[in-house]
Amino acid sequence: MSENDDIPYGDYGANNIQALEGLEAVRKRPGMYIGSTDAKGLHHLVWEVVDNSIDEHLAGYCDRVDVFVHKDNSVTVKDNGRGIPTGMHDKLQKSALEVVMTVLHAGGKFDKDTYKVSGGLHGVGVSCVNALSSYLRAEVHREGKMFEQEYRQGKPVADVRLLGDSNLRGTTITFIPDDEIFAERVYDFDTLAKRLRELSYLNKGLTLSITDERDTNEETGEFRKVEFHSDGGLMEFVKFIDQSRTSIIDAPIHVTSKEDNVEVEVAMQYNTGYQENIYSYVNNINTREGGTHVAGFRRAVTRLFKQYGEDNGMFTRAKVNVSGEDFREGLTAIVSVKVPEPQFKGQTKGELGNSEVTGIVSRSLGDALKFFLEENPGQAKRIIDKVILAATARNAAERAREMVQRKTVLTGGGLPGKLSDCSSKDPSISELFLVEGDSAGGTAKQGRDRNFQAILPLRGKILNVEKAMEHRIYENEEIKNMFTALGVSIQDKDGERILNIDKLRYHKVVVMCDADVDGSHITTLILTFFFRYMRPLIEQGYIFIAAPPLYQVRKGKEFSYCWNDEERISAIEFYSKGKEDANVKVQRYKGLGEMNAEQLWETTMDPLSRTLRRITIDDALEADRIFSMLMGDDVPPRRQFIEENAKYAKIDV
Ligand code: 0RA
Repeated sequence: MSENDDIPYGDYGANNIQALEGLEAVRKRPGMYIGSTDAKGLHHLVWEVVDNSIDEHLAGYCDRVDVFVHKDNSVTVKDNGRGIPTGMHDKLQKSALEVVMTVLHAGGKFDKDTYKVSGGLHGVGVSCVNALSSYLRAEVHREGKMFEQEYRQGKPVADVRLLGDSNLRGTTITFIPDDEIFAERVYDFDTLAKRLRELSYLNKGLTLSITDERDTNEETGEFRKVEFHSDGGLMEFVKFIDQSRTSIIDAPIHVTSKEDNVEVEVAMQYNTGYQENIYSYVNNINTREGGTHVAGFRRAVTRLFKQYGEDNGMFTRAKVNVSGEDFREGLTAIVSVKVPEPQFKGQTKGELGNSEVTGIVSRSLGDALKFFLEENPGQAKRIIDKVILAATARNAAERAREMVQRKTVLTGGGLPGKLSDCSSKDPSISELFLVEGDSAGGTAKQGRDRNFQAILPLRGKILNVEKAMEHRIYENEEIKNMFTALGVSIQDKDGERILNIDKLRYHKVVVMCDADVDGSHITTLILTFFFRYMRPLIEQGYIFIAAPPLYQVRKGKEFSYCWNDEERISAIEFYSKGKEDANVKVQRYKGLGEMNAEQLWETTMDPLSRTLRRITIDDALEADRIFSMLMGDDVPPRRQFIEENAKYAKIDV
């Protein structure tokens, strides 16, 4: 097949593709290739195909990726890239398309032009998606022609077929996840949309859309659809994350550079809050544990701002000793690097290891900050003033923290008086229920199994942690109680605050609040607190939310509990045997207080019958945004958020 002169194909040839491994291995051990076969793995199939489309964008050939979720949860990913090559592969005597789709690691394009991702789960190839799909169809528009091939469980149904002429370019892949592999086969719109939005910021100029054909708007008859596109890239990403915060600089500081084949892009801004939010990416993949690129970022921030404050005598005048973390209070930043051969380290392979990247990022950002400070003395002063405030507050917090810990020692073991502890001293079976209000606390205390369940009532609304400065957190009675009851402490390690959970007394911490608006507000507050100050507990899966029932449907002595309207309706139907029956009574539980101890035990606390929802941070970024939106000063985005989500009624934090 001859190459079309109009289109720059690079020097790719069908022969570059090498056969490495069969797809049987993928079906036998799917987890090795896509991480897991739960909802996460299911979504990974989409990311694998989208990653290939994005590689086309990175290579300069693609500016649109459209994702469709069909009614049956099959998915189509359509791009306008070069199209998978369709020429004959000499050695294998097959079309390159068939080789790409059926031979593991046959991308063939990863050798030079684009960024390869080793260590992570990305980049395993579209052939993995094919292997794990009961059906897949690839349609390629390339060199003026249109081709297709279909597969079942990764095996071609027939040879590649020429369908006719085409003046388009690109690849369209439709697949049905195999029910022999995936137990969970329902795609989550929010999960897909969130990642596509992120990808639009990370790949400026690329348009990504998602259309959900399962969700039709009743008024317009149209499918639910969102489209993402960013020309400003990370600059806009930072603004998006900080949309409910107030910036203290005019516009985010933004830098892009390239050195030794490593591309660097950083955007950052300071807000009036106190949190440090640094998000980092390597080749579009979130590096949760940071790594050498983040080290380079921190180094530049500390070095340049410290130099500036010292040169202008600002720290001496304020009589404070600043430390690295003071330069990051109220800082929101995104550090994105593109590295040809990334090495990933750490438990979850979420940390970049390439040591050369530290210097590259530090130099690049250093130059940009130097320029910013020289050009913008007014904004520079606002930043340094904030750093000084942070240093002052840190000292106050250190003193307050010492007080909390001293008090712990003084009260001898020092468990809070309000805690009704369990008898077990084995954390792995012990549970702590954080209960809203003293009265519900009393019921829970009566209802619990005291062998392994402890109760800590929390009075009123705990301190709004988004707004409070750190030292005030440690002065708050309810928060102090939580620290001492849990047995965790905060330690200083080289100026970094580390949560010590070695003496954690419970491996299940269950937030139990009323099932009303107030209750959910308090739940969010408590979760915000864990998110900000005890994040390791969430990361290790120790935090849960209790699910008290919403209704009891009763007829005479028989009754059942219902957790939603659907269950209530079918319970009413069941007891009334389909007829009108005045003896069937529905009780709506507005609060935990309306249940007696026995009811609370059997519905909400008994491990045999309760449901607990484990809180995960599958996306720290989204959680953080929701927290600050719900809790921040800025009312309009909060209202808008609540309104937007009312329909889907799912605030997953
Ligand atoms: C192999 C080689 C080339 C591109 C692709 C595969 C490719 C795969 C996918 C999957 C979804 N969309 C895709 N687009 C392209 C390089 C092609 C060339 O050099 O012409």
